[in-house]
Amino acid sequence: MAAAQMAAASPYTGRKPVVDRMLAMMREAKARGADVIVYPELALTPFFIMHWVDDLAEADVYYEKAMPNPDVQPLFDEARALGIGFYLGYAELIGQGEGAKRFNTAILVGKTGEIIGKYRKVHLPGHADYRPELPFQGLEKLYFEVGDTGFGTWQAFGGVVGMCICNDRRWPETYRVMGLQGVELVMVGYNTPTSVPWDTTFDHLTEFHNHLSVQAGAYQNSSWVVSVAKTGRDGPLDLIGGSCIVSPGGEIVMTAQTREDELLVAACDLDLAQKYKRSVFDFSQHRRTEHYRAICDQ
Ligand code: CDT
Repeated sequence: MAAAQMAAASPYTGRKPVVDRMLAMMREAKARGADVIVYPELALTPFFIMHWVDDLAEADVYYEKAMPNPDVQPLFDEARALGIGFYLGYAELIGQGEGAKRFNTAILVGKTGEIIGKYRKVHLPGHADYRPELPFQGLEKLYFEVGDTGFGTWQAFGGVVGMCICNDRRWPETYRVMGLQGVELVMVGYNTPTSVPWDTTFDHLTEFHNHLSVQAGAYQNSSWVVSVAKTGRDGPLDLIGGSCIVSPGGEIVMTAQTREDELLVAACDLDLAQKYKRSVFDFSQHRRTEHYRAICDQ
């Protein structure tokens, strides 16, 4: 597995320079033996949800209207030529005018360049209204609708693969819904500011919470997690790094050392995911669903 941590493309000069960097990392990943490369959330653009717009159409430039499209076709072509899969996070726009829908989306692409799976982000943090008191806005609830795909899993790369996006990684339900489908490898991309504007009291814990969330999700569902940042300065934002590859035992086997483009490559034996699924987290033996009703009822 390769985790392609990416420095934010700021100031933004279009898709091409970003795609060129992604292609360079894809080639390096293949040269280092990877079967799959994971890119961040909204990998092709800035984390634009920090800016207020009066009309969402003003931000249309940041959304992909088709996938693939000419801007990203080189990624699909290179993946096919190299025989490597990838996870790509991007802003998705479907329909037009009143009927338009916008999602924060990730796709899983196979080694022959075909789209295997699509996930639309469920947990959208922040707010939909303009908040003048904040140093920057956190407008995911304005820019995106709650995803309508659910947390699917796919048979891919010799195992059971799932996807989620950024804030999803903080929620135990995200992993458990995939865990119940036997997930062995979860891919997640993120954009996480060092300071959350509406509550700065836990800023000192931001990097700890990043790893805590993915390590807990991995262990409690006996799954690998590959978690990948867009990082560094993005306009008014300072985005954390900390990309990591986590084993089904919850241990970080590799983590990023920089806040730049950085490629992590680790051997992830998907059979290891069976280890805890057959013991402490053998769901069929040990879950007590009769005591979990409140999770679904509220
Ligand atoms: N992208 C994303 O979901 N980020 C949130 C923080 C947003 S603060 C503007 C996260 O949970 O990391």
